[in-house]
Amino acid sequence: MTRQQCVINVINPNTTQSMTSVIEAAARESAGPATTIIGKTSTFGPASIEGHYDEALATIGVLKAVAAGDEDRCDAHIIACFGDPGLLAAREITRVPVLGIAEAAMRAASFVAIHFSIVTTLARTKVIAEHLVRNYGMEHACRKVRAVDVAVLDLDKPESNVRGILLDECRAALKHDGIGAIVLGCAGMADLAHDLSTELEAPVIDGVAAAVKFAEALVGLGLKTSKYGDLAFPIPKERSSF
Ligand code: 5HY
Repeated sequence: MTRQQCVINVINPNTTQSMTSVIEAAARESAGPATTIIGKTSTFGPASIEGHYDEALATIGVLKAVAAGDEDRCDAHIIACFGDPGLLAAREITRVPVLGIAEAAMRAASFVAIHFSIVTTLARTKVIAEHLVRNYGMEHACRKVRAVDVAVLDLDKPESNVRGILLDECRAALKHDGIGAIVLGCAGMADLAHDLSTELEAPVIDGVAAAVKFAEALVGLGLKTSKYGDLAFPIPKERSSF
């Protein structure tokens, strides 16, 4: 296999297949000609992830999907949920790169703007994004986390008018937050990024697309998750299976 070819395991950590289809389509749109995208829907956990309990449950499904992707000898994994659930645990159990869409989107935003705001779904999930901003050392870059108060599984319902609501919230962010870019805070918004960017004439970043390009870059560089120190394989011991 030449270095630029790669197979990416794109995991939807919630159990909703229709959302995996949105994620997979966005990943394929972003992928280069030598990249194969394999979409996976979690087989364990919540139908949507909208809080800490959902995140905790979803982590089990993520780890199962990463193990399955490794058996399929994929070259990278993407955790396609804005909470990046199980990211470090996933990095411990595999040798290939693992990217979370929140980290990927924030890093992409930091390359094209000094400051950005995040626009996510429910107000109660803002704190999860805020924790990630701190964990990724992006406090200086992220000006605000906003929410449109549309439930994750309502994003694809026409009656939600999520495009219009997102457009208004993004406009308010660009006007009031002192930013240059927007990060979309849900994998279910992946299909809206290009349209919003065009309408707003400002970078609106979807973490699914960003993670695919970063994964391709890491594979192309021959970079794998380090097994020296912090992300070494878990210490062998008795563990109940899941
Ligand atoms: C996500 N929840 O990307 C997050 C978004 C959120 O089921 N997929 C989910 O609102 O936290």
